Amino acid sequence: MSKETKEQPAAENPETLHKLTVSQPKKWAAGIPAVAASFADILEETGAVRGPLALFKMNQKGGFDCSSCAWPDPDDDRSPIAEYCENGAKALAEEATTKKLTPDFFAQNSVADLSKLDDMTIGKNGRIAQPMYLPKGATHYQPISWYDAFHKIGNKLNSLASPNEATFYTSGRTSNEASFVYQLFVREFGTNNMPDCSNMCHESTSVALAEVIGIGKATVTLNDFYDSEVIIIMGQNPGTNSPRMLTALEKAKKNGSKIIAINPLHEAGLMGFKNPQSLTGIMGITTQLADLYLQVQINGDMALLKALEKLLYDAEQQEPGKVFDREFIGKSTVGYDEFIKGVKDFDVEALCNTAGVPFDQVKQAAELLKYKSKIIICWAMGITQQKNGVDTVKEIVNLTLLKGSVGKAGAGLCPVRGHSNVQGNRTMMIWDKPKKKQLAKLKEIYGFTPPQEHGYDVVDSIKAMHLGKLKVFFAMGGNFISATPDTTFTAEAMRKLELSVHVSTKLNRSHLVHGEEAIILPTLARSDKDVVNGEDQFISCENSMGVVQMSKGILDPVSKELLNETQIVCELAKATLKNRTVVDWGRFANSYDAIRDDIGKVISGFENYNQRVRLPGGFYLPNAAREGKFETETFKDKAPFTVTQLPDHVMADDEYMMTTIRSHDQFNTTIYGMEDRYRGIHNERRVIFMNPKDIAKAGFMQGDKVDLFNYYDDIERVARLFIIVPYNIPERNTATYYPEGNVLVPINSVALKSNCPTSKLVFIKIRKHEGISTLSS
Ligand SMILES: Nc1nc2c(c(=O)[nH]1)N[C@H]1C(S)=C(S)[C@@H](COP(=O)(O)OP(=O)(O)OC[C@H]3O[C@@H](n4cnc5c(=O)[nH]c(N)nc54)[C@H](O)[C@@H]3O)O[C@H]1N2
Ligand SMILES: Nc1nc2c(c(=O)[nH]1)N[C@H]1C(S)=C(S)[C@@H](COP(=O)(O)OP(=O)(O)OC[C@H]3O[C@@H](n4cnc5c(=O)[nH]c(N)nc54)[C@H](O)[C@@H]3O)O[C@H]1N2
Ligand SMILES: [Mo]
Repeated sequence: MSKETKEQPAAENPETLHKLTVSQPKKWAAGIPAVAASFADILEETGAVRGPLALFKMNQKGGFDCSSCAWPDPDDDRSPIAEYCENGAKALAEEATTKKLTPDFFAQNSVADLSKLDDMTIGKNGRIAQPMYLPKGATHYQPISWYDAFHKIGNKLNSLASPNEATFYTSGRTSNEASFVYQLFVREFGTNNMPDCSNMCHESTSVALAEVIGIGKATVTLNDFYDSEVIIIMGQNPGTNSPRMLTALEKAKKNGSKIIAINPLHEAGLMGFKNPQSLTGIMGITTQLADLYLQVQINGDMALLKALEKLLYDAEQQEPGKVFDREFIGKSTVGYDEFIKGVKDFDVEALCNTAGVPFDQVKQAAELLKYKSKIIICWAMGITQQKNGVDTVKEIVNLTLLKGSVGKAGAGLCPVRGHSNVQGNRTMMIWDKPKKKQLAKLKEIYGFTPPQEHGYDVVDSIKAMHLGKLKVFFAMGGNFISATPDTTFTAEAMRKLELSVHVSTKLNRSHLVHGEEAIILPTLARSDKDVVNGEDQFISCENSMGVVQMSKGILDPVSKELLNETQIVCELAKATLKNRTVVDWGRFANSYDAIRDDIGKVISGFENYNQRVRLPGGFYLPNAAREGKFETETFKDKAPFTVTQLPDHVMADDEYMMTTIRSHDQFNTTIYGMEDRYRGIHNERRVIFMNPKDIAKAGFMQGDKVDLFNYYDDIERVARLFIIVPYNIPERNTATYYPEGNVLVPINSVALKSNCPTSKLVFIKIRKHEGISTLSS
């Protein structure tokens, strides 16, 4: 086929519908259906021995770390049978599958044809089993040797006018060891272009917390949950995305803690829990979770926090010293007076109105908090993926500072991370904005001069690709085209590349929307046995609470041709840097211990890494904020109060706010199935959740097929063929699933200061679908 007539592979899921059925949303999460669902998946993908064997080792000391989320394991008593959840089991089924993609598969299916499948079907084809190459102008991937693949990539990198014409993405599963050598290679090559999934995830958290408490990480441990008096959970859906958190919440409740949920949707996993690991749960007894459920408007969180602060301030005026922690404020914070000047003038009624929460409910929340100081605030994407995400995180900190709730037992800040090692990646210097001190350390230990200027993050990489400033895109995991915003724009950007390379476990859409040439390098997954020089190896990861622990895969890899990520980096480094390198890559390729020795020298907190990582349960990284010391750059060991502004949304009469959410049957862009059991959505993903009043007002009906539009920057973005589902969601608020909704997220709509796409608030218009819809299966 000539280049001109070659079909362009599709960047989005096909506009076809399944047979949607809708049932009552659930009021509790987990229990027997969850266990049943996870076993069904595991058996189907892996067979009767392989899957259950692996489940048994998941999250056990000496076993492997579940790749599904970053929620920590208990320090002491781990359940001997099941320290995993339904979604961890599904993640395992997905990667431990025995299906694999042979060269025949690629010979029979063109890239364009594969791109016509939906994400779920693409992924379910199986594990990638050998390196694959798509030559310029070709329609099909073909096998390539590892040697040729490394040299092709190395030669292309060396042909660039500047190292800054390449960008090196990381998704959040890569181990500490692989991350460390990866960033070392990229910096010796000469660029800080290291975008990562964090840029679309908790970047707003990292930016805000680093500025105000001196470290961009959580200040709590799991034990703090058990000691807490109140836990606030904002913009997070733990029942689906960190289900093992429910066990901690259940234990906290038993110890008397109260839970306040803040979310536009009534998520099952915030309302109740039947613990599948306990007898009462198996018998079907539900623990009620949220004591108070504040159904905030999308992005109404800032107004709600301010209303709470004002109510608490008024209470403090009535009973001085009883509500605020004056001693803590005096000793550990700055800027209280100026901050309070603003709070005094807040109009609570107006704030409640903006937040969309009735005054009496906000008042109840304030009452719950009034005399308590052991308060934990948890948050995730509902807070960070907003234009004012950085400020909202700072407002969360303001509230905890007033109450003296940071740096003491039973209290603190708890951003709940997503990918299982996303926090470790950043600790290992996967970052487009490395600190001078970190770079100086690399120079001191290795002797080369790392690039000093900041590199491109995710959004800036996409824009630079679109402008033709980037020629090579290299991805250590992930699914860039489906995870990023503004799908049409991003696809145009990726198609302008000269070379796109993916180190991957499974096939995904990013292999299909490619540069002039494309390469896929297959790698081991977390559960795979990693044998180097005849010895079983282990890697290590850092969880959401700063615990570093080992992870050792146990399953035989599906193909003998897989290399681990570290070996891939080391071989690529040798093929690219050749004689000009000053690093002994062979030493790293053959020994994780050697890498850990070097990490111990370069990164603080990792002294005696090799010894401590072998301790059962691993070790905690130092975290001064957890001890109540705030090592902020500007404020001399104190945490500042921050004066923030309310967001100001002006919507046209026919506009709605849209948030994008995960279903219960996916891990990011990996779609396990079409069920969103807790929300009562079955066999469909192309749905839009709407308030029944809005449906009526706009003249729509339940089940109507609609197209969704966004007009940011005067560009029309369209997502076609979605089915209206009436749902308990505030008026003028809507929700669609990620990644189907991503085409509507404008590339220029980002969080201030963190550049995180605003995936949780996009303004849309909704119109009846024009044309005929196709129905599949
Ligand atoms: N099974 C499974 N586990 C996962 C993942 C997965 O896809 N599947 N992904 C992993 C990753 S990378 C991450 S980052 C985490 C994500 O974990 P979450 O952040 O829990 O994931 P989301 O589905 O994006 O949903 C965020 C929640 O925010 C709510 N929300 C939306 N807008 C707003 C708002 O304006 N204000 C408030 N208060 N709430 C809002 C939504 O209703 C939803 O309940 O999970 C990780 N774990
Ligand atoms: N609209 C919208 N967009 C979003 C979000 C949202 O809430 N709404 N959430 C954002 C967030 S929080 C995140 S973190 C990003 C996620 O963005 P990514 O991290 O880029 O996406 P994933 O879907 O997690 O990546 C899945 C792919 O990773 C590969 N993979 C899996 N395991 C391994 C491994 O061990 N090694 C290697 N090398 N590859 C592996 C597989 O090939 C799989 O297809 O998406 C962001 N995009
Ligand atoms: Mo994430």
